[in-house]
Amino acid sequence: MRRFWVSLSFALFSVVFTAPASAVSFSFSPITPANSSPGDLANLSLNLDVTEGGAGNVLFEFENLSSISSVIAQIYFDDQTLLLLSGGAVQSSIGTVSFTIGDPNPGTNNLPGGNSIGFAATEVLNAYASNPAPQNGINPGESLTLSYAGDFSQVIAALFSGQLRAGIHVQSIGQRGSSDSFVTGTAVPEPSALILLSSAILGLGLPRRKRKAAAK
Ligand SMILES: [Ca+2]
Repeated sequence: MRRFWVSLSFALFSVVFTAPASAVSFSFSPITPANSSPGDLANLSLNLDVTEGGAGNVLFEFENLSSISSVIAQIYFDDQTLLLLSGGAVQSSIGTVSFTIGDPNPGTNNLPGGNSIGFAATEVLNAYASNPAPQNGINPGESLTLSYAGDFSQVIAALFSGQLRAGIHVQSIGQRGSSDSFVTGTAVPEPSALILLSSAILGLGLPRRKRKAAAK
């Protein structure tokens, strides 16, 4: 039995850590105050894929996969020490998407509602949809890939720990046309490999607890 668990965990370890460099996906959680109805929030599907871009660059692909009208109009990063990311350029986009990086009015702009969770935007990293934002932002079926200088593994670790957070301001949500802010780092990351790994850890813990109970 023990041999089985050892082989299983080794197999899962191999899947997680020797897979070729692929995207790590992060979901977004709404932050207070949530202005949208619970029904609208449930129909939003917002995703961030982070990949190694080569030449010391990290790519951030923001995708809007929602089934209701919505537009990602602004993107913010909280990286106060500027140790993780610098520079910044629009790498590519799908759909009618046009963004500019860097704050035109430094010292003024934070993720709306960001103060409530201690989110302090590093303004030189922020990206804003060009006017008019409802068209040039990221609508359902569209995506935007931004490139920043940074070390991929450090950036991923920081996104998991919350040391680095990405925030998005979404406008024109559903029929009410409400706006809400969302942030990474408070959500459970979604890579299927990690889900597998946590199932394996749970699985490994279970027989041990059973044995303990039986010994009592
Ligand atoms: Ca658009």
